Amino acid sequence: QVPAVRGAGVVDDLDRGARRVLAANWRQCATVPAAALYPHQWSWDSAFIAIGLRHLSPARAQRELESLLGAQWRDGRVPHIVFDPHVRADAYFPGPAFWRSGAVPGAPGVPTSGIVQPPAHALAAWSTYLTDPATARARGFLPRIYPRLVRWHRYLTTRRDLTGSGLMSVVHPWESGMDNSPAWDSPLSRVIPVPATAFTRRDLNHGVAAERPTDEDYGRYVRLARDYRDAGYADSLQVHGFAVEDPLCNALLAAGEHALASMAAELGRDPQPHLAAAARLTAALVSTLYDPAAGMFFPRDAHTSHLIRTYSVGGLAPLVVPDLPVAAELVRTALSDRFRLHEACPLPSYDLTAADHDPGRYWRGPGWINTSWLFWHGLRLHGETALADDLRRRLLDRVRTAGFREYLDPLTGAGHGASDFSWTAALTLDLLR
Ligand code: 9YW
Repeated sequence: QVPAVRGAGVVDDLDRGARRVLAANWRQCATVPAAALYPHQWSWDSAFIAIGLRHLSPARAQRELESLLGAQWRDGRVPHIVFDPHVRADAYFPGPAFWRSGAVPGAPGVPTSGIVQPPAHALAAWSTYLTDPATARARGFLPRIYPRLVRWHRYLTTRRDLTGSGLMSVVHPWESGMDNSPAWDSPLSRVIPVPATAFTRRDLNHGVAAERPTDEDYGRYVRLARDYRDAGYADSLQVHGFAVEDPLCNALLAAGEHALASMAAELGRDPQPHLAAAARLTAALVSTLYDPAAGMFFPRDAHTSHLIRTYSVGGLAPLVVPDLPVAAELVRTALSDRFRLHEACPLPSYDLTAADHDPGRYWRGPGWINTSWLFWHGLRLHGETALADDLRRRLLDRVRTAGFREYLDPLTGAGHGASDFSWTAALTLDLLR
């Protein structure tokens, strides 16, 4: 077997390649996920990008997060897209004319979307700070970012707690970061799609239709976003035709509260409220979304209160939560035939044994570097060093062969989607450290 990282030469090539991608995708104050397909700033992309950028330029990593949090709404929400006003209006759908953030009181001056994405930001901000505290202090990074992160989490834990369970709901598949995951098929089936003639997709100009969500998916995405917009972005089960308590988002919230506790302590404030919030979120995650018989976290449909028993990589994400009481069980599930942690790489986005597993279609099977990075981070957190090192080695091997692709076939390693994808490059840089 060929070792993944054979020598300095190979590491240097990967390192140089990743830096080149991040340089090419940098705009004024943020990094676009992919130059043609995603030409604006995306929320959780920026979190992962900062985690890599901090090794290149700590100041730039800080700016990446500051520019995103700079577009925060008055109610605390951090939009999933911050639009670059210099980019052609028809470069991406749905664009500013669809979301109409300018008409919402409390939205920022720059146009944004009105939905959110998984809250990986506190984790990213604390990692960024730790890489170079001196630069961060000189720039006033923590005093600037911490209060915004606190308001962001408060929005999610209050306005987005739609059931009173103590967990946040995502109210659009795009909010989960895993747009067309099979986990959303059942709650989405209740949503009546707007006809495909009512909108023009732009993603198909840059991606292969067979690898992207279908027109019917898009019709439902448009319906949900339009209803939310037309309700003035108010949050309630009456407004949201789709509402799901998602393990990935809630796990990132819990892990993020631990990061906020560290930031608070560094700023001379009381970390206790954040630790208490982390403990509450962790307890709610385990009691509401964990199925002991399956050894897995499942999303819960907020409208029906039923667990959605599909095995998606989001259900493994709670491994990022410090002190998770069921870490060993989750690792066992990752090693099972459904995810084959020992060989499949990146970690499949969806159950390898499911009849509808599709290794090439977006979040319905392919492996993604960001979710694999989260699992790797969780393995290290829970002392699974050998598994973590092995996953790291194989991830680097895959990227070396396929390039900085958006997603990969988890069994063959074939690259799919956009090339020169920012978070793949950024997280590669982090894995190389
Ligand atoms: C879309 C930017 C985003 C990611 C999401 C991914 C995709 C946007 O791209 O969503 O148009 O489908 O699903 O996780 O943040 O990279």
